[in-house]
Amino acid sequence: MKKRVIYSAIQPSGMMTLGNYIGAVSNWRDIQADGANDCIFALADLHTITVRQDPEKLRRNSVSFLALLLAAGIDPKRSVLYVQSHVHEHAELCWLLNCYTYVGEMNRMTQFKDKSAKHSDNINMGLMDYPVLMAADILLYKSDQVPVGVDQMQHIEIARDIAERFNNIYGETFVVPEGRLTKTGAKIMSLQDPTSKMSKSDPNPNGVISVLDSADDIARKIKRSVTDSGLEIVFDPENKPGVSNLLTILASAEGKTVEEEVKAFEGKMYGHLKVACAEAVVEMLRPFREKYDAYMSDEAGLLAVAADGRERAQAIAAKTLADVKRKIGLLV
Ligand code: ATP
Ligand code: LTN
Repeated sequence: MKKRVIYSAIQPSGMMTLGNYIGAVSNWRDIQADGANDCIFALADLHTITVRQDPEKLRRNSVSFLALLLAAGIDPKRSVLYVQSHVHEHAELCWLLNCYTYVGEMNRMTQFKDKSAKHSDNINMGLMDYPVLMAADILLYKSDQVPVGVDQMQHIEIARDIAERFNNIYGETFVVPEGRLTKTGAKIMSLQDPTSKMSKSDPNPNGVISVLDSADDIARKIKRSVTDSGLEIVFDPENKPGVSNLLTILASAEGKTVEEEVKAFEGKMYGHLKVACAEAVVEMLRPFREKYDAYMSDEAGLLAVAADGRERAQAIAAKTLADVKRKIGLLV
């Protein structure tokens, strides 16, 4: 039986947050454990440069994110793990797909609008083209499913539209991918502003937990997190965004449902929830630091993992690209 192709990527920028881990990376690891899947994971460094980066920092962050993914349990023997910019087929397919994507579609993308507002001094073409490069990433590998957080679902919709459009013109070429969300925690919110996403580029460090934070830092940030008026612990993201976020984090960390957590906290106070949440997150992230340090002490080993991933990824990507070029009528 043909295995399902699972594809996803993360940008090597800033730090890996609790949101990245719960919403995406821990899900990748669980999907990898299921033998029925062929998993491919990338560092989306070409996406990262849509916002200006310091070259030395970007290089260090790329190495660091390889170590973070390994520490999170991504196993290069079971999954392909590679760096997007190592496989030139991504940029090339992106160009081809650009010719099947409308400017109007890109103008409507909420992430583009948000990032344009945030980086108004640098609204570059790459920022606008970001979703097309992401479509190229996904479509090159004939991916069936793309595990991401909720914030990326609009980009997956566009990848589906582009795939369908191309298939309609040239015949069956691309697999039309599906987004795949984790059951709990597809959108973890900032601890300081629970109406906005916990984001690696958040300027307020107290709103964000890094997977490498110390136990003390994690406990402090959760204890100081913004909660809501009232006393009752209920799941109501609209009216009680702070408490609902803590319930979501706790449920994800303990592998339970939000309903189970709500039941367990009946009649208890916000303080109890914060203590339990802090303990559960510390427990979940405990092994991270040690494993990360071990991988980071062997940079050559990390680069060897990326080199092996590059070869395996490119073997697949090159075939798809040649097929696309042929269909379009380019000489191959
Ligand atoms: P930024 O906010 O700076 O653009 P980011 O924190 O969203 O960055 P990405 O590299 O863009 O990080 O995202 C990697 C993966 O993590 C994506 O699948 C994204 O949907 C997921 N993700 C990011 N933040 C969260 C969050 N707060 N909750 C759940 N999933 C998240
Ligand atoms: N844009 C994504 C990262 C990303 C991605 C992808 C995710 C780049 N290419 C392909 C899934 C599939 C983000 O998380 N910001």
